[in-house]
Formats: sequence, C-alpha cells, structure tokens
Amino acid sequence: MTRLLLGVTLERICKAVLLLCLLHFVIIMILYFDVYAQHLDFFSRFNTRNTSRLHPFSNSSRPNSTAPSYGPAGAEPPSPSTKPNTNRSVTEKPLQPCQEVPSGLVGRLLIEFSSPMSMERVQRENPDVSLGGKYTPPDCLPRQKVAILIPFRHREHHLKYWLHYLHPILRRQKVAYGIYIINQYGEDTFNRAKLLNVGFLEALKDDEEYDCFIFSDVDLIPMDDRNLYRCYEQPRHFAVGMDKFGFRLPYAGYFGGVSGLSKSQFLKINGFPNEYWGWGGEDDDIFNRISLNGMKVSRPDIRIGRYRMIKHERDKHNEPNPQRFTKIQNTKMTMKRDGISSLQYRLVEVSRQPMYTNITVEIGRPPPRLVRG
Ligand code: UD2
Ligand code: MN
Repeated sequence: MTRLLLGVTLERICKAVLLLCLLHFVIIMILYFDVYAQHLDFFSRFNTRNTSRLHPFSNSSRPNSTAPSYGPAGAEPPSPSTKPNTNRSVTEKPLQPCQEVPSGLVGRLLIEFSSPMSMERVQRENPDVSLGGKYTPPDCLPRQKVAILIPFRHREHHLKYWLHYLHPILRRQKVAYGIYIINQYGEDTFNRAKLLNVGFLEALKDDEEYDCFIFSDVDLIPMDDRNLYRCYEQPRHFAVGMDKFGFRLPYAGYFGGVSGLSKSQFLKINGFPNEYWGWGGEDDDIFNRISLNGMKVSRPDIRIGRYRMIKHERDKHNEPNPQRFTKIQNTKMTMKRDGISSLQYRLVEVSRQPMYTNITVEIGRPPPRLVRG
C-alpha cells in the first residue's frame, strides 16, 4: 500500500516537472521571438521598449493636426521621444526619416495643356490627398512641412492643370504639404506680393508647424520632379528656365515665378512688400530684400529648373505698375516699414476644397495717385 502511494506521488512529481519544463520552453520561445521577430503582431504586443515616434497618420488616412515638427532642410529630425504619438498602433513599425533625395522620382516630365482637365479628374487621380489639399507621406517621416501659396484671381482653368501636375510630383518628392489658394476679393488692382504675405500668416494660422513656404504662380508647372519643392540653407528660386524665356534665366537677379523661403528667412526680410499694385517689380524687391539681409539666392541646375507656363493674356486690373522702376531702387528704405509687420487685410472666407484650401481676402486698393497741376 505504501509502495503504491509512493508510486502515485512519484508519478505526480514527474508530471509536474514535465509541465514546468514545457512552460519553461514556451517562455524561452516567446523571449526568443520577441527579439528576432518584433515585427510579428503577437510579439510586438509585449514590446514596451520601443518608444520611437510613429507616423501621424498611422491609424488613418486622414490628416492629423498633431503632425510632428520639422527641422530645416538637411537637419536631423527631432529626437524620436520628443512627441510620442498617442494614436500609434501597436502593430506598426516606427518610420524612418524620408530620404533626402527620394528614390521614386522620375526626372523629366511631359507637360502639356491641350487635353481637357476637370477638377473631378484631379480628385479621382489623387485619392490620398486630404481635404484642404493636404498630404503627408505614409511611409516615412517628412523632414519639412511645406505650405504652397498661390496668388490667385479668376484663373480656375490654370488651377486645374496646376493641381493635376503638382499633386503627384509633390507626393513623389516626399514632403508634408498643404496647398493654399490666396484669392483676391473684388476687382481692384491685383497685388501678388501682398496676397503672398496673407498666405504666410493664414497658412500658419491653419497649422503652426509649417516651416517652409513656397510661392508659386498658378500657371507654372515644373518639367522635372528633381526640382525639389522644399526649403534650403538660402532662399530658393525654383523657376530658373522658363519656356517663355527660352529656358534661360532672363537676368541674374530674377526671382519671379516660383520661389521658396523658410519661416525664418521670410521673417528676416520682413516678408514681401505690400505696396506693389499691378504687374511687375515685386519679385525684384524681394530679391533686393534677400541680398540686403546678407542672404544669397540658391537655384537648381538649369537643366532641372525648367518650367512650362500656360499661355495667357495679361489679366484685367493687373496692368504694369508704372512706379515699379522707382520703387525697386528704394527697397533698403522701405523694407523695414513695409512688409509682414505692416500687413493689413480682411479675411472674407476660408473654404476647404478636396484638392486645396481657398482663402479669399480683401486687401484694399492702391493709394490715390497725386495729380499735378
Ligand atoms: C511674371 C512672373 C511672376 C510675377 C509677375 C509680375 C513669370 C513666369 N512670372 O508673371 O512671378 O513676378 O511677372 O507681377 O515670369 N494672377 C491671378 N489673377 C490675375 C493676375 C495674376 O491669379 O488676375 C496670379 C497668377 O498666379 C499668375 C501670377 O499672379 O500666375 C502672376 O501674374 P501673370 O501670370 O499675369 O504675370 P506673368 O506671367 O508676367
Ligand atoms: Mn503668368
């Protein structure tokens, strides 16, 4: 009887030891896979060590207003633990900073304006652009957040082509961006530079994390996606060679068409002038501001900075400004009092369209000209 009892006890002990061994084996296996297979859903659930920031859109395809902040071009992104993302999914891998030169670029592009274009087509072809014309790469952490500002009035036809070509290009360039159309209200004289000043402030109101501002005419399309729409160490002039100028820079100090300044570069020059009404001169004034503040314009290679402009007549209420030649002689005196610091306007409407944000603004009219006699 005692032997029988002893046998049963021994058998139980053996079973318990076997069970313990099995449990030990399972734990060892879990730890093993935790190290070597963190990407597996099951195991990453146990992984609390990895605090790397994930992409702001990691849980949805909609934009997230708590997007990360971005350093200047070429700067390292902020340390991963600076802004933990509360939306992060436990199943996703931390994102790497986007490549300096994205690998998906295609180079030279065929740009034409003869086939008809519609906003429906633009929308259909760009389903990953969010309301208001915003986009963030889903597969890497963009290094800059770029606001693209377009001075505008009655150019709907051009805008469709601009959006049709630019959204895919910008997507390949791997930046976080938002498109802002700064639409002048009423029929008074057009003022391109003042509209762009409004765009700067309004874009920052929309998202204070913009650190780069690109100012583009609505009728200019880059012919090469290696012309990267972002900010550089020095203020950038992108539109180096235009078809209308025989793909050559018309003069050394030319700064028209498409340009880009970081937030600090823009503030350093007190923004753009508000007092150039009508066509011409404002781009030269901006160039003067940059030089007078000790900066130097940077440009892409002439073979890359090529553009096509949609052919057009001069618009009504944008006649050449006869004062432009005198005004550009006086930038040194005027730039401190006339600029972003003195900007006044009345916001009429902000509306978020699927492919862009429209900002309609009343900016006043030119002061009455003194009549002699
Ligand atoms: C040149 C420059 C431009 C600017 C301008 C002088 C080029 C390619 N561009 O443009 O950057 O320096 O001279 O002011 O050389 N706009 C409207 N509605 C209007 C008037 C103008 O939307 O009624 C906007 C639109 O974005 C247009 C831009 O202002 O592209 C410049 O006006 P433009 O195209 O009539 O002048 P353009 O081509 O001579
Ligand atoms: Mn034009």
